Amino acid sequence: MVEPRRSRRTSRRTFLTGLGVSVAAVVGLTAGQTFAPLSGLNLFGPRVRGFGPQGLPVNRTAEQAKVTELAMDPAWKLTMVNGDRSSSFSLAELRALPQTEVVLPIACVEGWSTSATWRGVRLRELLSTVDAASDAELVVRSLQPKGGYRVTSMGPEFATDDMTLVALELNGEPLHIDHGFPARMIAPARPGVLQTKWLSSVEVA
Ligand SMILES: Nc1nc2c(c(=O)[nH]1)N[C@H]1C(S)=C(S)[C@@H](COP(=O)(O)O)O[C@H]1N2
Ligand SMILES: [Mo]
Repeated sequence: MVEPRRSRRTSRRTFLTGLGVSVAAVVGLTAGQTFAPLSGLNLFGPRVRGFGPQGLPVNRTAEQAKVTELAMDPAWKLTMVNGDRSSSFSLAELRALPQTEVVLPIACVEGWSTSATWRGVRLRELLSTVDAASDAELVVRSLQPKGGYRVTSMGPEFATDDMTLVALELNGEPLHIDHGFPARMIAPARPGVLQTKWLSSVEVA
């Protein structure tokens, strides 16, 4: 009876050692994605399927977009605008609204598409707080101070879709900052480039 127990302990220790090595390897790869000086060594890249926080690749991190401070600001609000009507929602206020869960991919032109579970507030519900018309064209703005993709337009075919969300969660967790914390747009059949991260406002054009 002593023998089997000892061998079980040995195999458990071997397993844990193996785990330690693979965790270190993952940290090494992630570091290459995060710190600019190492980026030349990053052979795997953030766009390989399954890499990136929360199981989803990242096309541009919060640091690269220079939004970290703005995105982490506890005073952050999402502002909805329709002419002279506007309404603002803190993260707590958005979380207190009815939440919807959808499974939708991010499809990037750079050659990857990964499906994920998103949870958040229907865009149409937020638009109704400023009486936006159902045929309204929208301007979606990010906190991102400069660079591409920070302002996009969105037609009513997306805005009125029940699956179009101001997403607060990804795969069961609050959005990682690199995926757009505190809130991002996610809509069906929309190119990845238009799935705006780090939302700041949604305005009727
Ligand atoms: N504000 C902002 N939103 C953005 C981007 C960006 O650079 N800035 N990149 C877009 C592109 S090209 C893609 S493919 C997706 C990637 O989302 P992910 O990094 O969460 O996977 O975000 C989109 N939203
Ligand atoms: Mo993309």
